Amino acid sequence: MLPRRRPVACAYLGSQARAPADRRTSEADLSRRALITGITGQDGTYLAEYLTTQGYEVYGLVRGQQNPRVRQLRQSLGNVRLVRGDLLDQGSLISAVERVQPDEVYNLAAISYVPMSWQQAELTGEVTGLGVLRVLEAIRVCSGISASRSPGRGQIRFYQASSSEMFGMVRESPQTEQTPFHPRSPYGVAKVYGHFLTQNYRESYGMFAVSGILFNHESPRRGAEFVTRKISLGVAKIKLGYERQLRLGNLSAHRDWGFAGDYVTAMHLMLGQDEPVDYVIGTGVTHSVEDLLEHAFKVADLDWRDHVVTDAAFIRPAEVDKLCADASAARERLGWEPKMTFEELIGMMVEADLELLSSGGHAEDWFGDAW
Ligand code: GDR
Repeated sequence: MLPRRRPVACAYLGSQARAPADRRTSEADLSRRALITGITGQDGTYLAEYLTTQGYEVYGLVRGQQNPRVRQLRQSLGNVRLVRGDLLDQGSLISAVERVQPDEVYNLAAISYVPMSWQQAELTGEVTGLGVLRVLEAIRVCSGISASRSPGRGQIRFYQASSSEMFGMVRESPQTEQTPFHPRSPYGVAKVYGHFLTQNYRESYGMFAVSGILFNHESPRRGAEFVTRKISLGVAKIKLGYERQLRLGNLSAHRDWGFAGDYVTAMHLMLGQDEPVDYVIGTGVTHSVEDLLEHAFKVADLDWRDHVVTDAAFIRPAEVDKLCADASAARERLGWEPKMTFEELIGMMVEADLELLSSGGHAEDWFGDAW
């Protein structure tokens, strides 16, 4: 391992900033460091907040100089240090890992909106799939690991954000860590690549690299294009008289929806285990989009049948019909359980959007897709 560097005082570790290369000596210097890719997304912000409460120094990887979300991030998470890097650029990732010298790396960055993956299939493969390879390679190179040299103690631990979309056309229900994959979108295929690559680096190089297979997880910070937030915003707009209709795609799809704030704690627990193991994370309760509509509109004393229109433009070329997690392994071995129910989650999202729009805010005031 390279000697630890003391963090520089400014919040941004730009490409010109050189941190002093002396060892960390004070108590504060010895706190654990996490590097998060996808820091500006829903999960990145919740994870950053959670790790900060656990005493971590948190670093977030951000792409480009003009990333508009950086300003929002600075306002809401001022203690997160930012470092430049791009999942498309191997050298930038090596530099970032070298500068930060993290104890843990969480790879949350992806093109994560499934319909986009048909429109930009190649870019999805590059970011969501090959991006995982580049982060793993950066860790491997910076740690001096090779086919003949295994990592020693104190190795960097790696978390990969795998997805229930990998199960796709499900072979069994509910889905466990052993359920075979049958992805239904270029996004799901890219996630399967990242999942197996993470497993391969663990088996090839002895790296502590794990994947969390997370089912849908939502919050008031969810991007407005995902169905839960599209509905909570739609309800708020209709209730406040800004709109009369909400246009959606397939209402019979079923998902296992949980609260993102609960799920980031599972990521941290996975990296704290003695052995690197992959886990399914979900609630074990599944609902249809129609159930979601029923509940969300009821929160605002509305009937969804008066307002929802189905629109072929939102139907996907291939659909994942029904997902439901069996997270018993995570419950038994990690002691992880979701705290928020589906009803509480949807109620919270609708209330948050009513408040946001009543006070003149915009959906974009929080964060969306991030890579
Ligand atoms: P998903 O989430 O594709 O499951 O992936 P999304 O919220 O986009 O869709 C859920 C289901 O709702 C149906 N649907 C619609 N979806 C959207 N976005 N917009 C609509 O108008 C609409 N109408 C119906 C969809 O067809 C689908 O069946 C999410 C993402 O966060 C992934 O990145 C992540 O990996 C998985 O969850 C777990």
